[in-house]
Amino acid sequence: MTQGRLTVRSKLVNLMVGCLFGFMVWIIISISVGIAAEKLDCDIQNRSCTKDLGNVSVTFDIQPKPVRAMHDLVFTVRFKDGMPQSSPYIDLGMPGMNMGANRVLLKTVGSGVYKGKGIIVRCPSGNKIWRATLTAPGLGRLVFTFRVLYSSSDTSVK
Ligand SMILES: [Cu+2]
Repeated sequence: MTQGRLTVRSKLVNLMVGCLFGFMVWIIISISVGIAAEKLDCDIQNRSCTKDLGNVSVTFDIQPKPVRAMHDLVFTVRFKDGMPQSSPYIDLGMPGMNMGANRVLLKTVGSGVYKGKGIIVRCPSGNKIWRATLTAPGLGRLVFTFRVLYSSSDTSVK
C-alpha cells in the first residue's frame, strides 16, 4: 500500500517535472522564434525606406550599399510635408537584445533632409537583423527593421 502511494507520488513528481521542462522548452522556442520572426520592414540593401509619421512622409536610407557592419555609414532621413522641431536622431539596436547605446545624431543638409554618420557593430550572436529607431522631435518615432551584412563574403541581402 505504502509502495503504491509512493509510486503515485513519484509519477506525480515526474509529471510535474515533465510539465515544467515542457514549459521551459516552449518559452525558449517562443523567444527564439520571436527573434527570428522579427519582421523586416526595410529592404535597406537595395533601396531607401519610406514610412508615414502622422501626415509626414519619412524616408530613411543608409549608404554605402551593401550596408555592412563595422563600416562607416551615412544615415539620411528626408521629411516631406512636415519637419521635426529640432534635429532628429537614430538609436541603433537589435530586436530582443541589448546592444548598448548607439546613437546617430543627424544634422540638416537642406530643406527637410538630415544626415549623420554611424556604425553598426557585429553582433556576437551572428544575428544580422538590426533596428533603427528614429526620433523626430515634435513628430514622433519610427522604427525601421532591416538586415545588414557581416562579412565581405556575405551576400544574403534578403
Ligand atoms: Cu545583438
